[in-house]
Amino acid sequence: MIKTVNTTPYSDQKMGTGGLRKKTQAVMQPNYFENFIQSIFNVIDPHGKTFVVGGDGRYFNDVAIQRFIKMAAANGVRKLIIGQNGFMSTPAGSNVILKRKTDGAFIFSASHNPGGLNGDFGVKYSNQTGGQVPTSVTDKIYAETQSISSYKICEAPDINLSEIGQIRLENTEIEIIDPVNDYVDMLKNIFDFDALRRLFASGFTMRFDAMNAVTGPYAIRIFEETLGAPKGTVTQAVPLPDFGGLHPDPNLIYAKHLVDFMFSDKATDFAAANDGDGDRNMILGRKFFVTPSDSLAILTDNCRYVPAYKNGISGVAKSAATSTAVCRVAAANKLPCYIVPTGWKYFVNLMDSGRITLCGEESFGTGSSHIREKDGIWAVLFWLSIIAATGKSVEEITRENWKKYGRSYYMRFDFEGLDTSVADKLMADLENKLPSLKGQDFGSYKVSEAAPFIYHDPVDGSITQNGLVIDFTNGSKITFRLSGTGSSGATLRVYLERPEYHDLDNDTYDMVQDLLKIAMNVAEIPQRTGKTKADVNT
Ligand code: VG1
Ligand code: CO
Repeated sequence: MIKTVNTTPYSDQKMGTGGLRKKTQAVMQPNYFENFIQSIFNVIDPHGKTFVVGGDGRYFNDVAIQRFIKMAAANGVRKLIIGQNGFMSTPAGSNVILKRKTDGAFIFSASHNPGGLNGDFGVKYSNQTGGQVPTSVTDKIYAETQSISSYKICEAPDINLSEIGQIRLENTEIEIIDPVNDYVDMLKNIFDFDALRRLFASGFTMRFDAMNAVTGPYAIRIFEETLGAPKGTVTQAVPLPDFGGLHPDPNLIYAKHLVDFMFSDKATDFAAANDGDGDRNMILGRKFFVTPSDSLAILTDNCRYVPAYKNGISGVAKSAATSTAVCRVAAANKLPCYIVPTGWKYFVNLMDSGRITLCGEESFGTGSSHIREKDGIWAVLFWLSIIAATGKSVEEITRENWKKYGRSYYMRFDFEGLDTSVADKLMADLENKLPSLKGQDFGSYKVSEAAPFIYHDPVDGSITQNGLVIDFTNGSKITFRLSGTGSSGATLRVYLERPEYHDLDNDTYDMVQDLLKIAMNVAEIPQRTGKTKADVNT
């Protein structure tokens, strides 16, 4: 039943910030998916290994999983643990790896990118750490994709994934599990579910928007069935292959419907949304939005309200582009604060070595060492725990944090759909220009430092360069990066931060205007890209 199929390489199978991400129709080309999976197998030797498998339910998920199962069986995999109907969120997958001590996971998702035939598809590959593999491994896989000449696959009928239980294909054991159970058990060990039940019993109202993506079933089980929130608390709860046309990225632009609801008179006490694969979160209060950078700082400062962290945490980390809010909380609490490149995989070594407990990114990702991925529902439960313990609103909790530590006005501007060569040249020229910026004045802003961000991993010694940073003497900061999760063209991200210690009640957009002008000017964005304003700002 095992056959070897001859194939030829595709030139573009390089993994980015979070796995391989391509247009769905590109992945549907003959042998495209198979080439990529076989390349991973050739690098890691899957013989006798056990993997977790699932996806966020997007278009092509069903086909991809069947092909993957047949390839795994043909390549001597010992066991596959698969989420029922092929569903598994990214954080739930990481949890199963750690809990069952498997050799890794394959999650079929393009995360926050739109799905459907005209959307994106993706593959996230994690190893036994529970986290996505480091660049040293993705480089080897990419090299393999460039010379692949055949793949192995079983000729067999499709496996029925709808029933929980055990089956077998060739010598491969297949266990189909409820993808929600293990995840809920894990969260019960972190949070005080009784306290959260009392919060909902007291009449506290919430809306959780699953954006028609993978977290719907998780959120219903946790918030409605376990914690007693009323039916209807979870909206857009059924995972759809095209996410119902939504762009499942929980931010002010793509979850505008939720933001509008929370700024209306019908608003609930609290609201949250997750992304396609359940690792991102957006937190809203009544007529109030919490930036992800602030959220990380607030969780850190209030960690004593969560049983798993009540005896203290070892340290925190943020990506370079994330605001320094968490660093101020860390400094005041004498905790180390590590600064890493963009992408969750850079947190893994810090967690494995016990250096950090909490970490996060400006892109709506927050998490802790309970797993090795960011975790959307975990972040929501953390916020609810703080609210339950303090009796304060989201806005009060956030304002208190600003008062105590200062406020970082923060906003990210994305210039999308750029020609790759234009974007690359912009970054290269800007990098060359950085030394000349040092000491320059831009109105009241004076450059104190201008350099590429270079990370020396304290655990494995690897060095990564990611993004260009301009620091100002008043603590403000501009970071430039090219996105590594797009499926076509290039996206330039410009991250702006302005810390203030007294002026706490202004509009973020107004407060970062000067920095935006400086960024547009030094990087020559209008001249080079033809864009006078960003496509998206969050
Ligand atoms: C983006 C975010 C980054 C995040 C990554 C994966 O990457 O900026 O912070 O880790 O997506 O998130 P980039 O390279 O496009 O800036 V997910 O939820 O898509 O796995
Ligand atoms: Co995601």
